[in-house]
Amino acid sequence: MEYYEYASFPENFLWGGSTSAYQVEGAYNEDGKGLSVQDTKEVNTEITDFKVASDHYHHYKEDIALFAEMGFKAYRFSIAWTRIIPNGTGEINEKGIEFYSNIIDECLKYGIEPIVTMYHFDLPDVLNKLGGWSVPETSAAFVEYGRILFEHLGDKVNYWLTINEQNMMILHGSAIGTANDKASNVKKDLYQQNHYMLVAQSKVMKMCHDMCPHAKIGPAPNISEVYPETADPKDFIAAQNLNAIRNWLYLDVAVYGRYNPIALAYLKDRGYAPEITEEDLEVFKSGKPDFIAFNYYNTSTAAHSSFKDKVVGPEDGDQQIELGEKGVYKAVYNQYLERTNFNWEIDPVGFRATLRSVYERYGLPIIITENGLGEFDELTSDKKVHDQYRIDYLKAHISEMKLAISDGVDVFGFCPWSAIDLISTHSGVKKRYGFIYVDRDEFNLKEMNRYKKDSFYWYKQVIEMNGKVL
Ligand code: BGP
Repeated sequence: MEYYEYASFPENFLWGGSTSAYQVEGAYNEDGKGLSVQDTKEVNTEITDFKVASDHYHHYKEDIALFAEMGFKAYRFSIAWTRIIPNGTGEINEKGIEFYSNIIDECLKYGIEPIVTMYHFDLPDVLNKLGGWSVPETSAAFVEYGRILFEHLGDKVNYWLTINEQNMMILHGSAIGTANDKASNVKKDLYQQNHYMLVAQSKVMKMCHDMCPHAKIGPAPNISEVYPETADPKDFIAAQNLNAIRNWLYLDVAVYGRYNPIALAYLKDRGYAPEITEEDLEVFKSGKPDFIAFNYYNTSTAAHSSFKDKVVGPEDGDQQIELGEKGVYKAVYNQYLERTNFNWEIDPVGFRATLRSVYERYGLPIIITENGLGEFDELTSDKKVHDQYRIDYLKAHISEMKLAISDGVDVFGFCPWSAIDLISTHSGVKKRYGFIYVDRDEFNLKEMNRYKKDSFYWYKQVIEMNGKVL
């Protein structure tokens, strides 16, 4: 839609940036931290593991000072469960509490709002060995972990995020390292994990409201609107299928307290449906989010699929789009979209579409907790990084977010990925996202000096002008 007059970003819009603990902190076994599944998972030997990362654990003051210089109004980071409770349950590690308390104080010193993710892919390894999310004990352990966070840090935090990209942990669990590949029926097991996470999430949201009435809390899935490949009505049904299974399944439980009917029909038919008790349904009703946070990188495109299909993904076998499923949808590349050097589709207009869909469907305020471009950056001999491609990417996405605001969508913050360079989940150091360059290579840690990229100066201006000039 075009308008005669366009809206501006609201006053107090939370411009910021994002990181996650295991990708940025390093110090994987320091000061009493226990191991998480990210510390113990096997990594491809051509890329670095997460043990040192960007060494934010030792550089956090310098890093947050740089965020403040950029003008950040918010910093979205995650807490490593294993720093707080090294074994997942039981003893609390005071040093871990102290570390996050310091991070929060450092943010508050500069007027930066801390936006805290409770769990970002790094399940305590001890809990994983005891069955991970496949057993209800982990769900209970997460609730107890939440209680400890609210008790020790709750007075200083106004925005909590429960679980990062729960939907990606279910749909791509093996790649992320959170699937139980030994289960007799891996997919059924994943949807049982999903259910336990949803129950834990609702309990934690209720607890947050009870213990920290000043705070707001919400989920943080990865959401992407799904397009039908053509106007063939069968492709439209395929797009609805993927929307239900990829996106709405997760948010419908959080917001409406019930499973999405299309997703549930699919789960039952395939024998993947979790056990859902009456008590669980009560829990879902009692703990609701105040807002929706979501990560957006791109949209998905789906075509009709029948049980007879042999291939349901792209012929080149590339897996940078959804995986496809016989009788549900075929995953296809969108011919209208360009791709990054890592083969991720780029779709700023789809960002507007996704914001509209989420807001129309749930009517809750939205904050974007990830969006950004992973690229091969080059540090020049005079210590500059000319990342105009990142500026172009973010400019296009912010422009579309502004249009979504004109469409009536209530967006209250934008925290792109990533505030500073960190280790990519799948591609090591070489795939960089930050506004700040961290000088290390895949295996040579160097001095870890920080350098401001061109995008740093550009984003600083965007924030200064509250998005009026991009
Ligand atoms: C999201 C995760 C982040 C981050 C990002 C980029 O799914 O929440 O942790 O990794 O994707 O992905 P990648 O690092 O694979 O490029």
